[in-house]
Amino acid sequence: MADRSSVSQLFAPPARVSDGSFYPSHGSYEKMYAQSLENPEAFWGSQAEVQIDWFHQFTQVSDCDLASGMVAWFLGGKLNVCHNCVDRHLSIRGDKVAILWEGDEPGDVRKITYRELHREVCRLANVLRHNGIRKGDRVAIYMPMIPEAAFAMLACARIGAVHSVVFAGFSAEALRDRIQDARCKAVITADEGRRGKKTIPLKRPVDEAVMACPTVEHVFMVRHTESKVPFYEPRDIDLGEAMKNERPYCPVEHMDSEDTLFLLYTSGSTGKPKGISHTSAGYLLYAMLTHRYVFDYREDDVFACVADIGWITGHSYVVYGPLANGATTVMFESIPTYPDAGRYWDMVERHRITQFYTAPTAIRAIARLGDEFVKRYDRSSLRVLGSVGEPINPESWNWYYNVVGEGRCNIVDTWWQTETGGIMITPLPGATHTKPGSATFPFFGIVPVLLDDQGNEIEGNGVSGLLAIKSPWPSMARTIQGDHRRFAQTYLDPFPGYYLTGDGCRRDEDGYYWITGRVDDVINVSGHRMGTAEVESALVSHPGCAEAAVVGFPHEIKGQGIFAYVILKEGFDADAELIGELRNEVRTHIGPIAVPDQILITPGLPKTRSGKIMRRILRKIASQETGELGDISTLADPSVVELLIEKRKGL
Ligand code: 6R9
Repeated sequence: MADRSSVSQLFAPPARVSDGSFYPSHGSYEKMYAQSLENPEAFWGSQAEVQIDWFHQFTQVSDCDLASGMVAWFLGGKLNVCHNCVDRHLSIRGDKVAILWEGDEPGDVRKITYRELHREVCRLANVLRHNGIRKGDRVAIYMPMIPEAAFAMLACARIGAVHSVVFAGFSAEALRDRIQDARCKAVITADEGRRGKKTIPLKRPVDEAVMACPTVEHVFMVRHTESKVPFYEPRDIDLGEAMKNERPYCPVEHMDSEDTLFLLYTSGSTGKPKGISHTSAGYLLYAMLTHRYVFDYREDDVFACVADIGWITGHSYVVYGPLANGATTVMFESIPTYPDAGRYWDMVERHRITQFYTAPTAIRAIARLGDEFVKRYDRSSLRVLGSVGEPINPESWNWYYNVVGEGRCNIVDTWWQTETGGIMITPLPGATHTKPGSATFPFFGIVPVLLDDQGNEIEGNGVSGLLAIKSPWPSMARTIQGDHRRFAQTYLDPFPGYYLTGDGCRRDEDGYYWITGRVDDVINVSGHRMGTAEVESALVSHPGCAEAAVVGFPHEIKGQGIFAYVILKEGFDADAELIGELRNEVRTHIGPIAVPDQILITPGLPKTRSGKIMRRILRKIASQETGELGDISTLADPSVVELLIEKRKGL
């Protein structure tokens, strides 16, 4: 990748932000960062004491050894995450809006105060308890972006059940696999979701999935669109009706710091998604602190993260971080282009939103539709604009900064992962001079390093390598559901003593970090992680598909698109119908987000003599960068490359 840093501008924190923020200079960030590294035990220990409401104080700050896969924080402590996000606010901000929900139609708004949130969560928790859900049980949540989704997550946390939120865009099959893997005892869902006037079936795919999930005893369903859907009693329970019968108080379970709070499935470089496991105290503390510092959160703010709760961003910055800080958090059901490309800024004006957090893919999608959709609305309430999910290209950064933020707002380009639990590399409003496209510097307590292929640290500035994290932090994933060995093999064993991120990175001459993208077989489609192996195995389940190879290629809106090379079996023709069937195969196995943008039917693939597909070459052909294919002499049949280049031109 070209070195964008050398041509980039440096932006000082806008005065409006630097005036009142917590760390008004880069010097104070550096001082606090240095303290956090000098004595991590003291730093994290004192933060945990102050920020978390403990039922029983922890006795040891941490017990970690990355090399052996041992990570534990705040040992001996007892707490409840739901109590920290809800109950503890009642006496001081009971009437403050906790969740500000904006539905699919502009202005369809629900405001839920902390007191109301407490009651709803308690009722829902009681429904779960009275239907046999206990501490440690797993509960799948397959919901649209409605307040009940947050109630469900918090209710699980309240009674010590482990939630596994599955993005409502995943297919019945993908849901089934995740329910089976976690052995969920119940599913919480809705009749349907709504996005941009389209309805998204939810109960039907749940029914289909649960047929093959003997562990599921109940399906709790919220009536959202009120459309008629199949309902099988006594398995199915109308959640709204059941909640009416429950008292609005439910005691909280005292959880150990290291009890699992949730599982969240994400794609890796093999076919099977990984159930990333996060625990209670460390995750909560880190989500809280990052929400506060990275977004310069203040008591009267209206914080809007428009990510779906099916992703980690929704967990940490729609639900847990903001609520633990007693914030008003916006929950958005619709899409950025409905009814038109001004929807975000319309919301900003109506709700006086102060922080706005979205993904580059959404920024690109609306920026191309014109500035007038932005300028129509009053954005003077905004202070901080956040970006997450993929590298933000400098053009989009500048548009976000100049057009949306009118040069008044800090842009925070936040790098992190499902596995890290919270933001790891990011500017701090008021403190950090930013460069468009760089996530800048590490958060407190985080030690990023660049490694070469042998695992040696690459020192100094103006260097590139594999991004790894050198010391443990409170919200790092603890394991992969049911497969601790895979956890160790993926993240910790490759270079003992480091957590390996899977991203490539450059540290420029000034020490700024620039994430350059995945170095493994994971594609980042619209900020969503997709394993190439998952898409390949969906394609080969079509009876006509003999072999498939999937790679990413640059895509104007999505960041990366999905490009599939397919070899057909004898007797199948490469016509439009078959291409449609192949796409459909992916839609049913995984979901619409994984459907390839391009499918190229080919009689062969470039392979080494030992039979390994040369993905490097396939990526170049898909990206039409065939001027620099590199060495192809090791290929079993180099002529296939010419053929693919020709076919690619014809697509
Ligand atoms: C939070 C989230 C993680 C992967 C990560 C990286 C990419 C996320 C980024 C970014 C460049 C940023 N990524 N934020 N790349 N700049 N600011 O997205 O988690 O879904 O697990 O994806 O996303 O490649 O490794 P997750």
